[in-house]
Amino acid sequence: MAKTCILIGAPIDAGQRRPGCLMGPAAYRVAGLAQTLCDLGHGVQDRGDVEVTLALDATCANPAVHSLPEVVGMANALREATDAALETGFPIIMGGDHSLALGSVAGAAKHAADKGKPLFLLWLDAHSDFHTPLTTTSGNLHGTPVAYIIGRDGFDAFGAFPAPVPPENICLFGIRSVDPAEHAALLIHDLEINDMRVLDEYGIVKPLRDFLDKVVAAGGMLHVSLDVDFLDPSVAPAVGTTVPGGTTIREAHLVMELLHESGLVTSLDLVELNPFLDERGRTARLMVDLVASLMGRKVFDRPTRSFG
Ligand code: B3U
Ligand code: MN
Ligand code: MN
Repeated sequence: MAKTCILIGAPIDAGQRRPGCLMGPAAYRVAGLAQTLCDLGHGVQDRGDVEVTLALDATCANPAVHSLPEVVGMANALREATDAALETGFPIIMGGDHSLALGSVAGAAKHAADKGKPLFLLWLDAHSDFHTPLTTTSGNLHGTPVAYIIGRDGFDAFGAFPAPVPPENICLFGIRSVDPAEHAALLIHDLEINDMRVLDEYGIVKPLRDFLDKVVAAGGMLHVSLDVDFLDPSVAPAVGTTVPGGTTIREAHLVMELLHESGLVTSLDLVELNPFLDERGRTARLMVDLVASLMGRKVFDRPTRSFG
C-alpha cells in the first residue's frame, strides 16, 4: 500500500565523540532516498532538517556525560516532529547518531498513546543502548535511548518519557556488544533479546516472526530503529563504532522484506551513518536499498513460495 513518507533530517553527532554523523541526512539525500521511495509508488515529503534549540540549562550528575544541551535540544525537536509526522504519514528520521531516538521514539510513543495503541520497538543494532546518563562511562548519550524508552531513572534533563514502552514490547536484534552496567540492567528487565548467538542458531526469520506475531496480536504500532552497525563493518564501513560479526547484506534485506510483508511498521530511524568514514557512498547506498526493501521493493512480486 502506498504511504506518504515524511523525511525528517536529524543532523546530530553530539551523542558520541566521532564527528561526521551530522552529515548523515545530506548523504541520504545524495544517495537518492526520496527518489527511491517515489519509484516504489510512495508519496514523499522532505521536511528538511529539524531546527534545534540548545537546552542550555540541562545538567547531569555524571561528569562523563557530554553535549547534553545539543542532545536534549535534538530530542525535543524530534519528539514534536515525529509525533506531528505520524498524523499524516510514515516518518523516516535520517540521522544523526542514535541519541536522536531519545526524541523520535518519544514522539512515536506519545502518538501511539494518544491513539490508544500500544507501541512496539524493534532495535536493529550491535549495541543494546541500555545505559542511563548515570551509568554510562563513555558519556556518549547514543548508548542510552532504550533505557529512556522503558522509563528508567536518570533522564531528568529530558523530562519524563511520554508513555514508557513495556520492556516486553521491545526486541533487541543483532546485539553483540553490551557493557557490564547494561548487562546487569538487562537481566532485571524483560526485553526480548535476540543477540547474535540467537540469530546464528535460529537465523533471523523465526525470532523476527515471533516478535511480529506479538505486535499483530496486540494491534500495536511498530517503530524500527536501524543502526548502521547492525550490519557487518565489512559491508557497512561508515560507522564510528564498528563491531565485527554483524549481519550480512542478505540477512538485513530479509529483515526488511519480512517487515514489509507484515505491514506493521509505522515509523523508522536511520542512525549512525558517518559519511566521512564511507567508501564512495557504499554504506549510504546500502541503507537506502534496505529502506527500499522495507518499503516494498522485491525481485518478483508474488506471494512467498512455500517450501513445506
Ligand atoms: N556501550 C558503549 C558503546 C556504544 C553504544 N552504542 C554505541 N556504542 N554505538 C557506550 O559507549 O555506551
Ligand atoms: Mn545504537
Ligand atoms: Mn550500535
